[in-house]
Amino acid sequence: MKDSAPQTVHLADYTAPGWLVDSVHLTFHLSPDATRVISRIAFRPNPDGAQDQFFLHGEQLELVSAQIDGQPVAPDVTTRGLTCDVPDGPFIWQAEVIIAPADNTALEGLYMSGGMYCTQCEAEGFRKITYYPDRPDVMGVFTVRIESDMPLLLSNGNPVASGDGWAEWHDPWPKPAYLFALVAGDLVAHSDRFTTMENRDVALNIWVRPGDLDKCAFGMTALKDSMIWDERTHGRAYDLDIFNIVAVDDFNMGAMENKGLNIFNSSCVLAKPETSTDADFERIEAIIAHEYFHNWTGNRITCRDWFQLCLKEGLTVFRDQTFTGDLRGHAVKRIDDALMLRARQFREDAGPLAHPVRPASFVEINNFYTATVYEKGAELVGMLKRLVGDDHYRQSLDLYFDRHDGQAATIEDWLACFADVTGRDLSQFALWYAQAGTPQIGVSDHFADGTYTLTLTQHTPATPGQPDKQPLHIPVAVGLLAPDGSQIVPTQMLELTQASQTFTFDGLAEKPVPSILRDFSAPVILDRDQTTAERAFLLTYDTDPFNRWEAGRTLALDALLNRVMTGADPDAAYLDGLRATLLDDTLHPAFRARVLTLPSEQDVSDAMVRRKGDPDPMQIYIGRREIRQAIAAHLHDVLAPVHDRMQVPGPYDPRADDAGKRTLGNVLLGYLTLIDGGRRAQAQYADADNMTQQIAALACLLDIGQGQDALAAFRAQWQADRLVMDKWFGLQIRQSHPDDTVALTERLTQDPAFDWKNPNRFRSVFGSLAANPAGFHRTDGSGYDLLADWLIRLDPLNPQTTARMVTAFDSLGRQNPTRQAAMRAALARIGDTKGLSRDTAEMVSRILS
Ligand code: B3K
Ligand code: ZN
Repeated sequence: MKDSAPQTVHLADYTAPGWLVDSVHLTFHLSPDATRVISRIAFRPNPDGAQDQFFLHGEQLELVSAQIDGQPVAPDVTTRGLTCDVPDGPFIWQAEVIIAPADNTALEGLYMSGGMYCTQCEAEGFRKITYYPDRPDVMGVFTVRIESDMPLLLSNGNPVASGDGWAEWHDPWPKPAYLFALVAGDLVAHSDRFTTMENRDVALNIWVRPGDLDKCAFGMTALKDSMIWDERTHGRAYDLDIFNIVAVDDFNMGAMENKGLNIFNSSCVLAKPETSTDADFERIEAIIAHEYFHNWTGNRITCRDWFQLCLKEGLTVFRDQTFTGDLRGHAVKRIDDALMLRARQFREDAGPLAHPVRPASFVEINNFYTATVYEKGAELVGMLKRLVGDDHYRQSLDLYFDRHDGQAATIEDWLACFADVTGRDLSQFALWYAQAGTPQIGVSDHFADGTYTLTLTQHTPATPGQPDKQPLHIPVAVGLLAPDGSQIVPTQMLELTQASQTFTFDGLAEKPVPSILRDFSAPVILDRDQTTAERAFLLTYDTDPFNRWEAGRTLALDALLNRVMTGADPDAAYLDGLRATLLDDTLHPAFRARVLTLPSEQDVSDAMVRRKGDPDPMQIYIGRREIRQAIAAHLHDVLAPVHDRMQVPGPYDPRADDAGKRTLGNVLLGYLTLIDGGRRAQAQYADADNMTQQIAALACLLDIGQGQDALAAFRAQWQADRLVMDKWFGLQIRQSHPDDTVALTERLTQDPAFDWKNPNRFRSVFGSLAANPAGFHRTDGSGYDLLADWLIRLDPLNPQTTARMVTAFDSLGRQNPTRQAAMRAALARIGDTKGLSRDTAEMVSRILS
């Protein structure tokens, strides 16, 4: 077998496939060490492609036999696939291969988890199952026969027939191979039914291990809510007779939208009040919605190539964000989305891993399932909606669904729908897809003779490979307030298209206070000098909830920066604003909780970098604790009464109203613990009858170094529950004192429950190490070394999870020289490892370059 080195794939090199697939018949004879896969594929030449050389992807396959139109052939096989001479017209390809799912620790292709068989094919895993044109623009109708003694045998589409030891499935909707799925195991179902708006009766199942059946009800409700929502808001109905969800313990990411057979990381579907927090419930609801929504945005209309990944991911994230907003409230959802975007995507944009929403090249596509593609991709959809308005947005989506149903589409196709519906020229907007980096918006204003003049500037810093940036088309939502707090100009959508642009507002009696970038109308950084008084004013009066929160946020950030850099006490205006917000019962508790929550240590570090300071993680850690202490002292008289009022009586309800009260209550418990020595947290821990209250109390106790007894009790209570044990591992590392973090992490890797081959457990330990900045970024480099040791160990088994965790080193360029040197050494050690995976090698080299 010939070998071939990893290659860089370029968007510009796209060519249409030479052959298309009409139908695919697969037969699986399942066996852990030697599964036989027999394929029968009907190919025909693509009239829009060139028939140069017939090539099928295939990796780690043992080819037993191959035939074309019934005649044996001897293809030329490499480590990446095979080539073969084929007839001029349509033909039938048949092959038999052997694979070993029990040896598949990479969790890509067909693998085993807890005794069950399952698959993960996106992006390029199907080629580990059989020889196939494994590219999303080749769509075929699949029929699958599974032979196994496992009681449950599932694949995509509708069940056709089954008998003792076998089952057949047929998916009538043509699909790319990345949406193929197979599950075989001893599972039980939580079942329900749904009748679509087209009157199709659909069987719904969530398949789990027998012990998990009591954790399925919430997921089922979320699924039905999602189905109704997509019908009502987008007119999109489900299109098969059955929808199966399967929970799997070993999974590299959250979940996968395989047609009719979604496979979920068990942490993203299983929930019950005793073991899942409010945040878990909300996340599970969103992920179930996300995967379900993919049925139209991703499956019925898929991507022409992997460069178009944001076409399905950005749009589907935007859809799940809107769904969550509809169910749980848009203001708080927007705040949470902005926080996430800033923490993950702005960070990506500001470092060595910056890339456009539609990257121009990749070595390993799995490395591009990023916050930029997903979350910034969703922001681009949101901006389009703001620019064209709600009605035109809906019409553009209808056109997209009508025009491209059954196709593998591009960003150009997507934007053309908006241009055709609105008549607008979106060519400048299209730059958002190609240009990496977070635009910075500058603001200056002027008032004279009743006219208020607002000048906005934009500048996007250079990113790797893109030194020069052009102005983007940015929707900037602006409203104006009078000095008495009343709104005098309601929200207007200004369209910033030039490097510098002036907007005027006439007929004003006095100089207004502007509220800029309302609802976070674009994924940009608003760079604006504002007085504390103006921020405090907006925190009190802004009618836009996002900007009201944002005003408090900037005040908090100032307080933190001042403390870290000069040791200053927090401004009274900020503390008074917090008190007023906390006591304002007209505000939703969830909103108040967001205002009362301080920016993270990483947020402070990012802000210091923008101000060209040297962010010392330990100083930030200390400064942030001091500010929390000052807030607790200032609010000491109101914390306990409001905490009391936020206690929710009666049975646990994961929906927004009760969850919001618990969130605020637990933010307050965090402050209370700093002044009452942990008395309330101890009581809450003892009384808790749900995980939200229990783990919040435990976190508070750990925060003041008093949680060891509770931690031991927690373990004793939950040692049989692997998802709760992930929390046990992660929480103590995140809450540990930075001086102890590395030693604690190392100790926990010796724990018998540390199953490092399970991605959830590995992430709960090492993701938490990286999420404790002052603990991870020790000047002696011990945090980096420990992580590097384990990444080197994991890489040969699971490249995807390893490569993803290498991002913990992406702040390299922002660290001081000592830390940089230690980080470089750790990265070089990973990079020099013999036989390093393509996934990890690409990430290391991008960070080091
Ligand atoms: N489409 C999958 C992600 C696949 C990741 C491949 N490494 C889940 C999702 O976005 O819905
Ligand atoms: Zn997705």
